[in-house]
Amino acid sequence: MSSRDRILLSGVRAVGRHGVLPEERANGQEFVVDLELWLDLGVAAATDRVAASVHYGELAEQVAAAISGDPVDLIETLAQRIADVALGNDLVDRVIVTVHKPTAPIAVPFTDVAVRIDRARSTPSEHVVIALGTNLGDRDTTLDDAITALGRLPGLLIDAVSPVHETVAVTEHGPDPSRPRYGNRVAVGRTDLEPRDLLTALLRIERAFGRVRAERWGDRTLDLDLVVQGDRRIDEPGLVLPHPRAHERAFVLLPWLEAEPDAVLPGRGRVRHLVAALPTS
Ligand code: PH2
Ligand code: MG
Ligand code: MG
Repeated sequence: MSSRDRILLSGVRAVGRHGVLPEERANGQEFVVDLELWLDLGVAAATDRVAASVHYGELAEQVAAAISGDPVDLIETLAQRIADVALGNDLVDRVIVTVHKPTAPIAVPFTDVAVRIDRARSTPSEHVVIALGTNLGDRDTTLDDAITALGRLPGLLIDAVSPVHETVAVTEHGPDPSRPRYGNRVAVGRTDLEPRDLLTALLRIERAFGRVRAERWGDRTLDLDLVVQGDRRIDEPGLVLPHPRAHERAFVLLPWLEAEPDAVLPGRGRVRHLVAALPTS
């Protein structure tokens, strides 16, 4: 939620060695930083808990550390470093950073020189569908925990999730009732990650749940498949979009339809129609 509430922190001072000239690197000088953080303060006010806000004392120490950290040539670069520190806190929607360099090496009398940058957290906007499956261990808990892990990925917002569908294991030879049954769910959301980066993040979550890649159609503790991202068509090793078998998989289409009743599979049409066309078993 965007908010007009702000925290203002001004005049944070520390010595840094930023600058283009060798003497600036050698001697250092004072930098002064003003910050304007945009975040919703309603919850903090209602609960009186600092955890619901940004602790200004900790923030000031982080800003001072950014100033005294590795030297850079430009105060623009330093301002970006400080903006990144502020946006590193999930509560902050936007930050305005001013970096002053009042003793800059300027040959004429002057009062101050500063840069001011305005950075907002980008809101993910590209539609994305992720299919979850597990047929080993405590399936419901694994699926709940996996959805929590997805929700924590930077650059991914989850808008809807389906309930668990218990399904018979499908192998390359078709349904195999001798295998442990699967729990399947689908999560629908928005992302600003590139598909390759999102896939890397999904594989990392799979590994965290103990997934080892042995057999292609084998039993698994957790499988996270990218089904569609926007209307992208990708055919690369390890990354095919839309997922090449999604259109014929009841264990993907049925939960997807529950999470997103208007769902469309690019190149295949409405998921509602694909479900109606599935062979009945
Ligand atoms: N995933 C597979 C292979 N077979 N069968 C069901 N029922 N559910 C799955 O998620 C599933 C599968 C490969 O990822
Ligand atoms: Mg799969
Ligand atoms: Mg997979």
